[in-house]
Amino acid sequence: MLDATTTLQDVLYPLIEPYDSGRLEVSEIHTIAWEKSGNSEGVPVIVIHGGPGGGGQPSYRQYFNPEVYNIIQFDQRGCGSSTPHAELRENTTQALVGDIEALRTHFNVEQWHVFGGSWGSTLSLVYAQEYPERVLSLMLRGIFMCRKSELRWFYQDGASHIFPDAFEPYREHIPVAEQEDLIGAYYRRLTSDDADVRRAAAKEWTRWEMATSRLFPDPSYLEKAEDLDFAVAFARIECHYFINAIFLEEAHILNNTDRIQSIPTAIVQGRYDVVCPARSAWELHQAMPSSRLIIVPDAGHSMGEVSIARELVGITDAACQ
Ligand code: STX
Repeated sequence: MLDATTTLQDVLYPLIEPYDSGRLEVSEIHTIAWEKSGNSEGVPVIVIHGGPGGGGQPSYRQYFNPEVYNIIQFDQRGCGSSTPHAELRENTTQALVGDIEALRTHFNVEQWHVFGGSWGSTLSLVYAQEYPERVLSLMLRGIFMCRKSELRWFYQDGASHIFPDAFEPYREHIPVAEQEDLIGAYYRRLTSDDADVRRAAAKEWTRWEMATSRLFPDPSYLEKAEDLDFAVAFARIECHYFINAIFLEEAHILNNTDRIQSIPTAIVQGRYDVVCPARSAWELHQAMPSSRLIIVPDAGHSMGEVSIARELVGITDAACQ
């Protein structure tokens, strides 16, 4: 039973250590870091983190029964423990999809469950549409399809109406003359030759996203923006993908749902998600009539919110029974 005193740790599995970890060279430039946890003989699941540029976290494996799942985590190009840090060259959606396939063959996995939230849902969907025969199920949260309307909503004019206080420092970091296009203005700073300019922009960009991720903002979440190694990779990689429209045509995901109609798909979506508003989850669900959509009535965007976490554990438990 979920009541006001239920904590995140009450609904998640205990934190475990990986039983194996390593690195995979995926291009002349990039090497990605991976970790495996849980049951080495279990049902494989690949965990796809957000951002892009957010990196994985140990807590992400707590969403899976460790006796049942072989949990595979990795840091996407340029972030987390992958190297080179914050690198934008050879960093595209197509390259990340290729890396996921490279990990699958590296681990001799025939088929796996694919779990991802936010940008992790975007990449999970694009991967599944490219390699549908490899995907046992899609377990998605906080649907983000990175269309112009979604970017405009969060980074320019939309979420600003709900969090005007948090939006002000994000907007005011940019001179008025450039405020018409905040993503473009941040991109110029995040790719500046001056490391101080890059870091200052990364901090404000990251603070905005961290401040708006939960229905009840958590001050400790904001501290992520103070970790400048995290913030620089997160902000630079996000902005690079958004400036390039994630290297896909507008509405690529909705235009290709025919390729994944037969994959069991569960979608967990916070009603008050202002980073990735519920309309995208609704549109995806409508385009995939056999998908299961769970709208969580008392949550925002973050997988760290108790009611979102409870539903996510519910779908991972259900998928392995
Ligand atoms: N970006 C949303 C996203 O994928 C538009 C995201 N937001 N915060 C995160 O991811 C982390 C929790 C990974 C930092």
